[in-house]
Amino acid sequence: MRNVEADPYPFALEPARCALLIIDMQRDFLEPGGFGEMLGNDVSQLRRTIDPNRTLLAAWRARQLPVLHTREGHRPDLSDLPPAKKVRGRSKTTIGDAGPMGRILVRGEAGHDIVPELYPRPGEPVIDKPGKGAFFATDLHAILQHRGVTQLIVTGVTTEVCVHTTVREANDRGYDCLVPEDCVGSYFPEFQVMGLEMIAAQGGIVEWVSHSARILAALEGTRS
Ligand code: TIU
Repeated sequence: MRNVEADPYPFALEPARCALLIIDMQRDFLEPGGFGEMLGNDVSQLRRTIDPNRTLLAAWRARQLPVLHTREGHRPDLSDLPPAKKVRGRSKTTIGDAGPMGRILVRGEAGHDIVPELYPRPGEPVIDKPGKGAFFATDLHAILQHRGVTQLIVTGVTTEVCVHTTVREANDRGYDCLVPEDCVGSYFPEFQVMGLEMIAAQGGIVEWVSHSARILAALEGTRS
């Protein structure tokens, strides 16, 4: 057990039981010319998370600790897309329509896939999720239980949407989660700040917040 400096108090990291869960680092959210940018968002707010995620991912891989990736998206026939999700936002272009990198948030399309910098390796489960949370309508909980995982480092995008929903789902299922602030991103700077504060507030009512450098410092000395 190693303590990671964190808010609201140190996180007792147990590397062998701790998975790195990288949320939705998909091309359509992060790349210039993708769906996110098409909606008027500033993708640089998300792209700054790629490098710190890459460093954390390398540390997890070097120690052969569990790594999992998620992607938000739907079946090509959209049978798992709630009609309410399809129409919300009242945008001219919505999920399932043709976008700059294929059909938007449809599995198998180029924009739905993970950015090359963080591309999953064989043996790293990729959880295809139809919702914002990674536990809803997926086998994530079963996979984590079979591997004896009780702690999660949750990274990815966006802070206030899919990261928050997943951390809250994990909290209710009994996992300890640590969110490194430099490895999560929002298109909206104010949501990034408040999203992180909401996690650690009230004595860690949702979970813990830290920084990748602190996690790496705690890991140092463990076998790589
Ligand atoms: N992955 C994720 O957060 N999906 C979103 O749609 N996020 C937005 O902030 N739009």
